[in-house]
Amino acid sequence: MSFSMEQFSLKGKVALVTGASYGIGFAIASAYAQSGAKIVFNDINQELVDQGLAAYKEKGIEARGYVCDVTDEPSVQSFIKQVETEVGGIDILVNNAGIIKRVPMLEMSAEEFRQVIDIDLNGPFIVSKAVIPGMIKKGQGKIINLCSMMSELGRETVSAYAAAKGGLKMLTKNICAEYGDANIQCNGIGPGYIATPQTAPLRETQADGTRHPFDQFIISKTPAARWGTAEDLQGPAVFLASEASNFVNGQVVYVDGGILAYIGKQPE
Ligand code: NAP
Ligand code: GCO
Repeated sequence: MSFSMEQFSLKGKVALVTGASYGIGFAIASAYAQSGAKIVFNDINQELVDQGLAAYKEKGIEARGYVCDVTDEPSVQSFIKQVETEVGGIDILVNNAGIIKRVPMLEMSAEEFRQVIDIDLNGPFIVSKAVIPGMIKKGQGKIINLCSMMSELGRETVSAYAAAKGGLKMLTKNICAEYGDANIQCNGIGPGYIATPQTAPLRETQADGTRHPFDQFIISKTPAARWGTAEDLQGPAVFLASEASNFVNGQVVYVDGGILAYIGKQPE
């Protein structure tokens, strides 16, 4: 098939982005809408869903929002059936919903650890398991998992999150292995440090007006010398959801401004 820019189009596709009332999920869903996809999203409560619907409407996007906790398998199963009935079979799934807890490991309870694993790893498993049968019936499908720098690197206080995101990288490879022959491509996006509500505590201006030490650290560790924005992820997310990536499978595309390639700037 000769190349055409049409390969990047998502026209007529149904895209489900989990946890997409705001943040990275919202940015990815907005880019998908601009590329022609019908947008479906869920979030943890009606207030967030309504907030998301208003935000999509403001951008001229007629999204469909549902309340669904990605860790609740019966609720996910009925949510996916409802979408398939009301909107159509899901062509693109973005497992975006996630949380982080920044607690030193020795101070983290097993319950807190389990909660992060449940949302960030079990959730993508549960939602993918509910969506894949419909993709098999369609003879095609795209699954994109929001991995992380912590799919590759550890750091203090994020043991549960790193374990979950490392596991999510391997779940990505395993979905590729099990369903590649059903023409399903499952890839990850590994954002670097992105300025969203999730990382706001790491960027707070200090009482003395200086930048947060972690903020300065990330700037020194990133060749691009800046935090990423959710918009930096839109192009790679459209690529992985489109026909242009039909022979890309089981990969994690790091969108990190070069962090993983760089030892970091020598402190002055
Ligand atoms: P965010 O601002 O915290 O948004 C996450 C969304 O997921 C929120 O709407 C959240 O709702 C929702 N959510 C949480 N638990 C849920 C559940 N059980 N069921 C359904 N929805 C749920 O995060 P973000 O910065 O946009 O990040 C999005 C994804 O990218 C996450 O998987 C994150 O780990 C990953 N990521 C982020 C960065 C970064 O630097 N920001 C970098 C790499 C990877 P609530 O408001 O109720 O929590
Ligand atoms: C942290 C940050 C990171 C980012 C992201 C980096 O506390 O280290 O929250 O985990 O969210 O995952 O890729």
